[in-house]
Amino acid sequence: MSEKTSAAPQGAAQTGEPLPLLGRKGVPAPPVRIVHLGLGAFHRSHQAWFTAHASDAAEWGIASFTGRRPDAAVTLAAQDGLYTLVERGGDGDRFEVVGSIAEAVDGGDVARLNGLLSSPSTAIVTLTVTEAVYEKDDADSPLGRLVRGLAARRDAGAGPIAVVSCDNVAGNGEVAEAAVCRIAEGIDVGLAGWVREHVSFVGTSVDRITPRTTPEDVAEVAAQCGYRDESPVVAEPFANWILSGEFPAGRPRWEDAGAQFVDDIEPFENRKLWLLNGAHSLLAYAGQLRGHATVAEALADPECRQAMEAFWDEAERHLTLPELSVPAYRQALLDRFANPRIAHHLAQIAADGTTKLRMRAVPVLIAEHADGRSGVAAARMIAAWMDFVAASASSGADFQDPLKEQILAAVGLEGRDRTAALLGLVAPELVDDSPVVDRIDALRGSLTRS
Ligand code: CS2
Repeated sequence: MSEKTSAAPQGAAQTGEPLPLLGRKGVPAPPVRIVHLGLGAFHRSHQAWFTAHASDAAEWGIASFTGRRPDAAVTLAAQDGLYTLVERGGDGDRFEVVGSIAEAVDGGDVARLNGLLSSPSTAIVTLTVTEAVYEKDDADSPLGRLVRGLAARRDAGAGPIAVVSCDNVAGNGEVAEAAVCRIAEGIDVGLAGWVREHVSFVGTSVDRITPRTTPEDVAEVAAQCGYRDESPVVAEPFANWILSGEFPAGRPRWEDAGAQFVDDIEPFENRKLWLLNGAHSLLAYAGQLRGHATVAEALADPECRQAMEAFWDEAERHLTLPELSVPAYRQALLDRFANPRIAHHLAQIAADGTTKLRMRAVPVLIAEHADGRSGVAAARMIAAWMDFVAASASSGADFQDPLKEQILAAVGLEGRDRTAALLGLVAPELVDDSPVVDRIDALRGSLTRS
């Protein structure tokens, strides 16, 4: 289901002829057995790529529904769901056509969603709906649409199904289950009972750095591959997927592509959320305050790097399972972050700080306290976020956060009150802990270029 190209076909892009658009040219797509909600670049570099690399890929097609950008479905549908994955290593690019997306669908097309979920051959729903969506209970959210689709499945008697959350959320399987059941209860109580009995919620840790595609990337694919692809995806060579849970209606052999199945996902999730995502958030806030634009640039700044490694030292004390191989994981992260050819923009990572820090910094701070230590490096990350939102608010720079209004109200306060109010948005359980508020307050400004 995937095809690799590493060199341009002879004479590609040099003849002056318009290039042909990427497409299946009559070759059928694999049959849809997976529904995905959240057709973005990460879905395509990760779950779709793993599915394309399974040895039974010919049996597993994905119908992928857009979340925030309906136009993504139009562009991809014009290419029969095909797209180029540009695997961007430190020493060059490799190009691969990924064929697992059989259908790209506008997220508003609930008739199609309900139709697919009513079919017994649909076995899996994967989700990349972003962290903040799990906190929304309205029926129009992607999870609301999923719940209505599950109701259609129940009514059709189409049998059990697995829901696989692929968002960077601690306990994502359980969090997805709780959100789905909450919404289902609001619709009809019997539905929540059906969900509990027939839907398996699989927990995962997902990993592949996927910066935004640029117009230069589109031009590069045309020049190197000899076809037009309006929607390629760029990703690092590294890819990791760890899963835990049941697939009552079957699944692709993702293990052929390197996916790992474990009994207890939590330690693996923590390793990823704290070491990779935690470092990312720290670099995003401290790095931008210090004038950097990308992860690689921030990592090259000794102040940022030191703060990041201090945070890793704290987190590592709570990652004790030997299989986690933390020293090797840390070394690999340094290499991945330093990849000079991946321009991973800090502004992209900085979005939704309240939701992200709650999972990336707060658990380490709390674990350090429980062991009688101060958790100063985790506290510094939270202080850097406060400095970042305060600086953005005072310069009028835009930033994205589900609690943006509350953040803007909090930054209007002064001194320690401001620190306490902002902390309340990230870790409400810590606001009454005076020493913590004092510590974070004292760390404000410590990573800002003076
Ligand atoms: C990043 C993640 O934007 C962010 O918050 O930390 O998207 C990160 O790049 C991925 O989780 C890597 O697997």
